[in-house]
Amino acid sequence: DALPTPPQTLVPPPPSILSQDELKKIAAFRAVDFVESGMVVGLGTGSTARHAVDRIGHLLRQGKLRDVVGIPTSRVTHDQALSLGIPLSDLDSHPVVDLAIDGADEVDPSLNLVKGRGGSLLREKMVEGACKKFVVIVDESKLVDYIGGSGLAMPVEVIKFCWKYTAEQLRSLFDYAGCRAKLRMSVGKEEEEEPFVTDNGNYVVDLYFERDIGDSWAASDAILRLAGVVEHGMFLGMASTVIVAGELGVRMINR
Ligand code: ABF
Repeated sequence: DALPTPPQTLVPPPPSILSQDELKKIAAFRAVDFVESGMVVGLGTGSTARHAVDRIGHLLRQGKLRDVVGIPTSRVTHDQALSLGIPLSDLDSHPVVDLAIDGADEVDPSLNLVKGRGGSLLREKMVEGACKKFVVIVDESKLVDYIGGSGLAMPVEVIKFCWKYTAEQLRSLFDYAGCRAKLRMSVGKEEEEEPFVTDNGNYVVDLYFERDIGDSWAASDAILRLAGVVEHGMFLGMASTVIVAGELGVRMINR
């Protein structure tokens, strides 16, 4: 008997079932499983962290969580949490944070992060630096081989005073990696582009690299030595756990 003819056309992969936002939500909900009653919790910023804050608010309303105090990492998150009835505080009153949950723009294989494309990097770094456990929530698109590897911005918060000078100093630090430095802009009330101003009244210079910057710890030190720099978006050695949601399920990577 003749063998059946193999199909001539390849079967296309099934269409993606979950949207990127649904993946973000899955990662966020999984992270909220770490929240226990009585905890002081750092509340992140961005579209992924937003789902976690919603979930915490929901569990508090349902009485499944009690006495949680939130430490917001931006004005936007502050307003969201307030509208959900989450009791809020700050690092002055609660200098030790039990757990923080936040998104990221890039995660490298050592769990070093780039954050701050949402513009809240300084407060995020303060709150997440004060926490005992930092849970990062991302969809698979955020995984990179090295810091800066997505080709997207690595943000640096700078003071407004002579920002062009600081931007040029930043660019020349990473000349070897084909760096470009660009002041972040946003659309203002008059529909005109104007510099983006952080919650702390500073500007953001976005760095773009053509090549790997190499040792990110050395890069971090070099950036922080510039007087006009307030903080940068590399979060090195800070993540305890990264929850990655992808088409094939949720992975939890521990440091
Ligand atoms: C914040 O939100 C940031 O540090 C990061 O820039 C961003 C991630 O955004 P999203 O979750 O919307 O992708 O956590």
